[in-house]
Amino acid sequence: MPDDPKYNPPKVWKWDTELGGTWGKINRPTAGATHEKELPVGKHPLQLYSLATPNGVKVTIMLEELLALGHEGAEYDAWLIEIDQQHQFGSGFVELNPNSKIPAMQDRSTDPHTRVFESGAILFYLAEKFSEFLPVDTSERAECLSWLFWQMAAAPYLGGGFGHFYAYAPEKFEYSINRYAMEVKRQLDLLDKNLSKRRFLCGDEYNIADIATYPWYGYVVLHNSYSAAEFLDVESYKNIVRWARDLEERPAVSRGRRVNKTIGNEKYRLRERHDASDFD
Ligand SMILES: N[C@@H](CCC(=O)N[C@@H](CS)C(=O)NCC(=O)O)C(=O)O
Repeated sequence: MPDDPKYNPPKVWKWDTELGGTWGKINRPTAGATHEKELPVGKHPLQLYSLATPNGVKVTIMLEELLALGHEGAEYDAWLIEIDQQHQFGSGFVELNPNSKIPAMQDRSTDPHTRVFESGAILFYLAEKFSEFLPVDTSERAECLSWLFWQMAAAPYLGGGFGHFYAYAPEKFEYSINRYAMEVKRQLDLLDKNLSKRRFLCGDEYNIADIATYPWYGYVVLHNSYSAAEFLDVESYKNIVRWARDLEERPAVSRGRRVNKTIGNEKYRLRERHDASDFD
């Protein structure tokens, strides 16, 4: 564990210390599988390998929204990948996502089968495949993709930056917490200002930009992510609170949030989802 306050980086960095903190043990400086492990495959066209973190929940909300619209081709098996057990480094998972992060999806209705990784790419793939939640008009589509890409680029500041140093790091480092709190507050202000003029991120229509953004910024304002609600004064972002509450009224959002959930209220946990009746 790093413990020298006058740390001087060596000429060449070497992996000879354990990082410590909540997630330090799973990080390595190399990519690729660490063990052989095939992935299970269910009966549905779409196979999802995930966990109910914000990035995972984006995809299960999207799939539940598509099913709610009657798209049978969006039927899916959601298998649990426990990242604290290092399932993301199994050979089968790495074949689907060489980056070893959840979520990863395989579409077995195509020949050959299609793999998709990165939650934003999965949302976009599903939106194109089913022609839903993605505007057709070129300018409106550009606005949607702008906010989607914004979310994908912004979330690492919130989770990997602010959340990591405020909640998970082995010590509280003032510089790191200040740096990331500043950026996260700027992002929250940006979203709040956008939502002061629009019902959803891009206007009157709910789309994949909302689906991507809600489990990160919606959770921060409504569900005290990283126990930081008071620290970030989230209640002051009234438009984000209104938007996030609005989304939580959607039955597909409630269902999507439960899939691959292993923590929190037991009543709402659904470790794996293989059928619509699993929610009953
Ligand atoms: N940009 C990726 C990020 C995915 C990601 O960071 N997933 C985390 C959980 S939210 C993970 O699998 N972490 C495991 C690890 O770092 O080994 C996406 O949006 O899909």
